[in-house]
Amino acid sequence: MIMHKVTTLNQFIIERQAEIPGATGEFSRLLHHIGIAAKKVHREVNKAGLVDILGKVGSINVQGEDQQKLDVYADKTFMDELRASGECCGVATEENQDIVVFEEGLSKDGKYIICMDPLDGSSNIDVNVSVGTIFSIYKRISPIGEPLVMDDFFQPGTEQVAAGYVIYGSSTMLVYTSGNGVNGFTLDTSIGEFCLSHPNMQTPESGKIYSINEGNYVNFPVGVKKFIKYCQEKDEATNRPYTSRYIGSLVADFHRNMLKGGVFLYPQTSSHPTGKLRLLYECNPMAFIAEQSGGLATDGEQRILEIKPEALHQRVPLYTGSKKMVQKVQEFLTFFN
Ligand code: AHM
Ligand code: MG
Repeated sequence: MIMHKVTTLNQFIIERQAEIPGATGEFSRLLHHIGIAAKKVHREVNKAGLVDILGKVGSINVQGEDQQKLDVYADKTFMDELRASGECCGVATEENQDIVVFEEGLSKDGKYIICMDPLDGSSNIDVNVSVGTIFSIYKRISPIGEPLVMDDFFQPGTEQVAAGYVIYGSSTMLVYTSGNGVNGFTLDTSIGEFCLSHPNMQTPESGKIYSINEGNYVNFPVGVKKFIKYCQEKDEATNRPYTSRYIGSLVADFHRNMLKGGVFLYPQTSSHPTGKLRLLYECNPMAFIAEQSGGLATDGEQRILEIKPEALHQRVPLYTGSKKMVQKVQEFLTFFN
């Protein structure tokens, strides 16, 4: 029998801690609690198809528990775990209009703040399609002991200490970076642990996949329209035509492209004149992971990570994925500007 050494997320975090300048047990504890919340959300997402058996949203199930919408459940679960970690003093999420400040216990003196989308793509749940959690970790810049300020949350993505996502797919995976490469962990449900399955993830320099909601085609910038036609034209030297793949769940589309090579585009449209995806908890974390895996992420004009946030729920266009493909999109956008 061949025995492989299994490295769990917790072991990995502790082993890596020494490699990250300035990292402490506090940061490890934070990631550990994110892992716990991810497992709880995994459990609920996997029961989603049983809603007719277990009870609908708003009803009370046989255990006497309220059935919640999954995105509300995910938000509360991550919030509770982050508070329990004692290392995080405030959170911005897609579910809350304003920041949530932890003012009690150890948490109020926590060093870190978190921006997160607790359950992205949640409209896909009803049809059994992959959804995800996206998170971004920063050190607070306001002094500990004083009230948090909005500038704690309006740091550019370059200041992220770590970022990651959880994909609730055919398997559940947690992928994260703390600025030293990207590593992926698959949840082994038999032991309830995230196990290192994808060490040092690297995205191919180029690929064959383009991902965009072409239903919005008529409203795209000219450069994007021309790029789509470029993807569809035959050319042996560049291995075209490319293949179109779009799930409509950012984490799933991004994850596939990172593994296989491809580009994801969400430009501005008439219904979303500055783009649909949110800078703080969708674009920045994905951009950090993209760059750490050898890819790129831009808004068409500049690196996503260099944008100075101005609002909590700010939206920006997003072009991310394999380096050469993002550069090609950029060429089209610049030329047809
Ligand atoms: P949400 O935060 O409301 O779930 O929306 C974000 C999702 C992303 O996961 C996905 O990339 C995008 O919306 C898809 O949008 P569209 O349906 O317009 O193509
Ligand atoms: Mg979202």
